Amino acid sequence: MTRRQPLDRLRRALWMALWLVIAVALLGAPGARADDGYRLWLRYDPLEHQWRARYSAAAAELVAASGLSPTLQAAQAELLRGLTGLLGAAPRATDDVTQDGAILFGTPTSSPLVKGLALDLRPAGREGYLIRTLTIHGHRATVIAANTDVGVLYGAFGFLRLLQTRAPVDHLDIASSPRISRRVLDHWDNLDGSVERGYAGDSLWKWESLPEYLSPRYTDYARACASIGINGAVLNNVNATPFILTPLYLHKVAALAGVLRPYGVRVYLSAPFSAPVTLGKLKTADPLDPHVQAWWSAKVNEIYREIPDFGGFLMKANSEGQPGPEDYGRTQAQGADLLARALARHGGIVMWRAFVYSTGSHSEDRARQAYDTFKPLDGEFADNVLVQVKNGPIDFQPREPFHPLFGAMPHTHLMLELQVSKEYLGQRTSFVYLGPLFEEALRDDTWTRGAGSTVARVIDGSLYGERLTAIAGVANTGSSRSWCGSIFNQANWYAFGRLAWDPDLSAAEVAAEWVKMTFTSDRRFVAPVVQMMLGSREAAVDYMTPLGLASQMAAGTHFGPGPWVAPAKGMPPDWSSTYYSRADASGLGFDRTASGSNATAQYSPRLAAQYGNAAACPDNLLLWFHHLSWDYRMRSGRTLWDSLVLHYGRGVDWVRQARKTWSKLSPYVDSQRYRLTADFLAVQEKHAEWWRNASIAYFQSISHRPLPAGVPAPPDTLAHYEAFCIPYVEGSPGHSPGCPPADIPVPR
Ligand code: BDP
Repeated sequence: MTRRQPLDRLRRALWMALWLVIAVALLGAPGARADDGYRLWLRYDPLEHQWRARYSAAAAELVAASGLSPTLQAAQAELLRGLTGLLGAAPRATDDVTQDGAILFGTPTSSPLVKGLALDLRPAGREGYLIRTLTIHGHRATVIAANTDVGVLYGAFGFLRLLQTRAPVDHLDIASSPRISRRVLDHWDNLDGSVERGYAGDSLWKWESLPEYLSPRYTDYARACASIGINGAVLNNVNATPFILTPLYLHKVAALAGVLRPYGVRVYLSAPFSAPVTLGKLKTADPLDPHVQAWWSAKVNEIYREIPDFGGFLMKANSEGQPGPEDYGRTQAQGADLLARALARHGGIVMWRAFVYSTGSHSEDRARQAYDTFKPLDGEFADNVLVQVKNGPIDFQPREPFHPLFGAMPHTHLMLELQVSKEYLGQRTSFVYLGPLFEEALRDDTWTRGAGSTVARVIDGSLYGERLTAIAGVANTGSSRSWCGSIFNQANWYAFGRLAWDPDLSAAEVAAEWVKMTFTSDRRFVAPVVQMMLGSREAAVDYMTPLGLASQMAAGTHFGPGPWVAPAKGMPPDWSSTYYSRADASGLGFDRTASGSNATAQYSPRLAAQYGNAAACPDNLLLWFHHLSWDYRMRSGRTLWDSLVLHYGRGVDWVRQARKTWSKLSPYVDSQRYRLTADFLAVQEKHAEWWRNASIAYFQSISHRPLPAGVPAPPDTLAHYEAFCIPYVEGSPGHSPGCPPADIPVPR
């Protein structure tokens, strides 16, 4: 025995310990790793062994022509990155098909090989793609081909998605193209870095360091958008400031546009209607004034000099204090056409919002106003104008009927506006998957041209034969590392993009795709999580605004319950909750039938009859359209009051169950994403209980009915709930008006 032996043993032991640490880090349970969610659904972690083996045979080499455009370079980079990550090895880069398992991508213009295949690319359209398994030079190859470079990019992401979701790729024959041509995210980002109704940190855009500093996040944002087919971004808030149109900011916008361009994402801007006055120093912004027209025309020319593919303007006019054409006695169409004329020669468009309602002391039902303003203008909007209509007639509520304008303007391009950011659905923390809400909004049938006249067919142009089609989602992105403030909020961004591409996809398939890409394809995880996602929106409806109630949220912040919020002095009555619930001794709900505001008449006769008759009206819209006695007998045989109370409880129970389900899933998730979701579900449980208790306490003070047997009474008094409020909420300017800085109690 020499003296060196103990030293050797020690060295060997240290090496083994080191290897053990490395092995645990590499192979250990996912729960041991941390992940902040930054990579979204584009994670590209190594697939399970059997899938790697299977796919590697189909991804041996990546064939690229020379001289690729920036967009094709992006496609190539994504394929390389994705394949290397998923399969654990980079495919060989070649310029010809030399072996089985080649991946060839390009357009007939960019690639002689693709051209030589003489594929029928018509099904790909302008932005779509084909993915086909073919034999080239005697070798099996996967071809990703399109008419345009951006189509190839979408195809690259489509191919990677097949791998990420563990789909077979041996005999591919896919043709995919978007049904809606403009698929746009509306960022409600202010130039000071805050985000209106944003629950994921500050704005993504760092205006002060633009144009010199181009954060890598801008590229990752563009990749994420392209991966789901989003091809436009309105960079700034609809409540716009004129600064965005100054040379200083346009220069910054141009720099951002330069980053987004290779990914097919066009830039749009929100502009204030009064810009000719505030910025141009004119005396008026009257759309019929020739100086005003000249000002917009010059401004638009200036924008196109900076950003040659500028998409156009989004405009919020005569809404919530914003200036607009009505200030000058002109119509919404005259206002829109003013901008449309300036943009037309450059190919730009106007997205003119229908979210117009009077904020004066008016008596007209708020739900009727947009229809009454816009319907008479059908046919008067220029060809490059889209009227952007929110999914429901009020404002992104947990549930609303579809907006009646979708059935009422056959001679106008209508686009749908959805809110991805969950302003009224629990904001950052609540686990609420919006796929079912989007699906419902798209599939609602307007009946204007018989059965199947769905909102999707109105906005994709197939019902009225329109060429200019669009859909917008109010973005939920911010500077939070997870982009969306929570992991599950990412699913809403994903679902918006996927349904904008193909409105016929179901919320369930989109959820399953997302879960597999974002977490794992293990069925023991996918099945319960998809189920949770699909139930989550209805649960939120249950504990917040069941049976067609709407706008019962705390004033200002819209986070917690505020059913007692009554019209305040100097505030429009429809900024209160009691305006919508109409709760009184006689019952609950807003009478929108012929005996009330007659908003039902804005729907097709068939729907007007159905909605107008309480016995035929769907339960989930009952109190939207009817004021009913507390003792009204529901289809279930229960009274309205009992039903209402049970819905609140059902919502809370769902959250409790979701927490239990999630608690069993830690073996399949890394610790960081597991913990975040578990903690947020705990927040949501409190939130749901708060909603349930406060709502029951309030409505019981009016109904004076006992709670159904077995239902626990709210633990606190109504006065307590009224006093408890959260003064500040991320994304809401100032403090909640209903929240005096007296002693705020702690809820039980
Ligand atoms: C409401 C938001 C408000 C927006 C407005 C809009 O509370 O912050 O400015 O919609 O869409 O939902 O313009």
